[in-house]
Amino acid sequence: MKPRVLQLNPILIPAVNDKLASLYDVHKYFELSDPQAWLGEHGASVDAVITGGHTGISRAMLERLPGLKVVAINGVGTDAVDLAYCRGRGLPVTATLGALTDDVADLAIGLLIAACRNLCAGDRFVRDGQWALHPQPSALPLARRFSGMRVGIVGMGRVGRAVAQRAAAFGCPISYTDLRPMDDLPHRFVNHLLDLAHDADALVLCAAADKAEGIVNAAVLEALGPRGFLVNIARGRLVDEADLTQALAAGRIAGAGLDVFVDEPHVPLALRQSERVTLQAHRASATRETRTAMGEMVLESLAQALAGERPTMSLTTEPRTEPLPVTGAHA
Ligand code: 8YV
Repeated sequence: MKPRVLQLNPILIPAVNDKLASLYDVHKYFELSDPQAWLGEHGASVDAVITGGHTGISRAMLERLPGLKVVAINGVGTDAVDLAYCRGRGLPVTATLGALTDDVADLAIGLLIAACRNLCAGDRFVRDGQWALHPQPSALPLARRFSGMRVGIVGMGRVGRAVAQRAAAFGCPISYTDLRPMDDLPHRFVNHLLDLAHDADALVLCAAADKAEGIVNAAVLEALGPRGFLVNIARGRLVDEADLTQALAAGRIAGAGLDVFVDEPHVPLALRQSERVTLQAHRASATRETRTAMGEMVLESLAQALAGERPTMSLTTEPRTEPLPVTGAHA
């Protein structure tokens, strides 16, 4: 009998879905007509879960899956999974570490350029026929240069580093904050987010949201100032969305580029209507290349866990340190 896999989010790469279907008895949770009843009837026979970074899996659902051998996150965010609980259960939780770094960093820079150069307003101006109606060069306000902006990065993990690398290529001086300074980086470490915001023209959020809910609040936005831009490609919860909305409306910051929101897919009307904001629908990793690489990592994690091995990408189980027991003829 094939191992049973419960999939909590769609995967958009047909080759990955085909492979999953050929190897496993896959059940798509998002297509079940009565998911709770299904869990009651089949929960005990589920061997593996595939979920998205943003979706994760609730503790209550984990408790209904006693035979689970792996939770494979098709993403890098672990904030929606109770890692301590999984660790206690000896349950590997895997992520697609490294697969989406470049795309997420690309989108961060894209959003920042879009926000400070008013790309979306310019697009609408041409698309709506306004250019022909208002051909005078002053019809659109002058924008703000990106090259050379002081960029402050919040969270210097893989994505933060990739953003720094790209921004540095645009001649941007980089500062960052994190739990501690990193010796291998030439960039300036700033201990406090308020100071980072104060010294930056653009603040780029690349931090994990596990313990950082609402860190970008009215005070941080005030410090960023009326010429400052905010970019968020990490998690909506890092930002106090009400404070952000007010800061944008009052011109207390210059603009924002946002890929993530507190209550996706619901985006506050005030953000949707603001000319200062460039919006995306949580798309930072959404390229064919990255989603293919992520899908392959999920397949590998499943294969390893279901073969009784520790998945290489496990974040909750330790690699074996003691030597394997020696048995057989050559013992
Ligand atoms: C994922 C994300 O790509 O990696 C994460 O944590 O939030 C994403 O952008 C998404 O979860 C896809 O499943």
